[in-house]
Amino acid sequence: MENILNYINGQLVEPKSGKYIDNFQPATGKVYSQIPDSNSSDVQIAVDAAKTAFPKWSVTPAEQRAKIIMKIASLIERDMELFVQAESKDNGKPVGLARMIDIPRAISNLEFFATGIMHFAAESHSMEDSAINYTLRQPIGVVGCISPWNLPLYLFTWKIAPALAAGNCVVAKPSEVTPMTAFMLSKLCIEAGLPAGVLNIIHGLGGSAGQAIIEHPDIKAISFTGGTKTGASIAATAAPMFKKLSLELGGKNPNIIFADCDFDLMVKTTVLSSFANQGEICLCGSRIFVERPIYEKFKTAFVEKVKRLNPGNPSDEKTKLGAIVSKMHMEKILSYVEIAKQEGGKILCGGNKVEMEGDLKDGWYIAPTVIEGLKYDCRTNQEEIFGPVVTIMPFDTEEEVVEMANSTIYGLAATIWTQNLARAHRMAGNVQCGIIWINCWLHRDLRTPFGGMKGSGVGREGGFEALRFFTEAKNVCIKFK
Ligand code: TXE
Repeated sequence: MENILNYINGQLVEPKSGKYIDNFQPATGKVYSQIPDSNSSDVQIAVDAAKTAFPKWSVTPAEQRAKIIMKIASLIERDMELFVQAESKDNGKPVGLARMIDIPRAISNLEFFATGIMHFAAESHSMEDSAINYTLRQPIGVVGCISPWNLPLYLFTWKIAPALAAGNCVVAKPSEVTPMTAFMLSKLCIEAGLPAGVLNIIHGLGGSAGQAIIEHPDIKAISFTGGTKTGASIAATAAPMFKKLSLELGGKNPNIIFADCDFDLMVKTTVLSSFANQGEICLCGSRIFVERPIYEKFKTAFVEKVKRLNPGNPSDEKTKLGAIVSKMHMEKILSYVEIAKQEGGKILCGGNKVEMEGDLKDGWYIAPTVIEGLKYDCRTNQEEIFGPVVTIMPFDTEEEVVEMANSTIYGLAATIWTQNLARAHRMAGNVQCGIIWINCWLHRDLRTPFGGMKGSGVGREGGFEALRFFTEAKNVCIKFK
């Protein structure tokens, strides 16, 4: 049984409490490792290390910071298959998905911000012949990065890469549900020669280790991805302390399909946008609105494809749908299927736990689920389920579907399928989301602003947005006449 360790001040160390928490393998439902049950004492040591490292790291030339971050990326590439297998085992996602998306994207995140910092410039403003203003964008100091379990290394690096590239020192906490690849990353940071204290990785529960990071007075900015409720609780602690906050929260994303769409491409992509990563991606399209003339045609074609998408052993290369990340989350998802039935929904396929055999018999698997016949404003269509469950509803006009799409507290992402250019632009303007995909899904350019509005978060990640978040802008005005 492997014991995961904290990474503090350049070393792998035990939690001060000496206590550990069970870490489960979703595919089998069995404990396979232990993670530190860290608390404020561990966070204090990490903050002290980060504060000690900051003066030197913050003035290390960007090119040198970039080189070390690129080295870490190259070491992940060297150990790619180890990371792929570890991510799949820890999260329950298919090994093919970890190999195609999670680990390559973690490498890209590191490389993107390592190179990005060398192109990150600030502005100046000339006051004709009397003064010149210039803006400094200086690293903030010690920052906190807290990430979730659905795309573990992908979202962990998405935060620490810009923070480190901008010259900050980091106290980071991955989810206690999927800690393994962050632990493996810490070993590569040591091998890459990242200076001690620049990055510190604390493992543990949100309410103890996580909360200790949020409330530590010397951590000046927090970048968080996770649930909306947790985001609100973090903001309540951090806002009165005037910390900079980046919150990437939940979603209940509309997938809006007009009759004039490229039908085959739409159906194929909609299976992905509904069930990729077992539907455990904040960008998944869980509410599918279909223009009435093609509703029945879509329902038949979509359900026929979904019925062929059976959960399998995540370590099997052929598996397209893996295990749900935890027993608690599986039960939460199944509870929403019951709510949907009570609200009058008709289960067209799935809606049940899938009993597997052999080593997998105690694992957590749900059949991909499609539900119709629900009102757009019922609980099933308003609350984030975050699993392999989608609803389908017909609509007749643009106005009607925009109203239904915008009816939730969320505003993260939307997908719109139409060949009508004017309508595509109109819909993109009217749907209240931070990210809009037209005739595609999850097509990503890392330079673009990434994030949601309303209950889906505050601020944007990605590109120079992330580097601006992790720096303080200082205007200097020099009068010379
Ligand atoms: O998120 P949590 P979880 C949504 C989805 C999911 C729900 C809960 O609806 O069902 O969030 O998922 C840490 N102070 N998304 O459990 O609880 C926690 O330890 C500081 C959407 O992953 O928000 C973990 O590291 N930290 C999301 C991280 O916060 C705290 C992706 C996320 O945990 C804390 C994942 C506290 N008080 C889930 N409480 C997206 N937008 O991608 C918890 N944490």
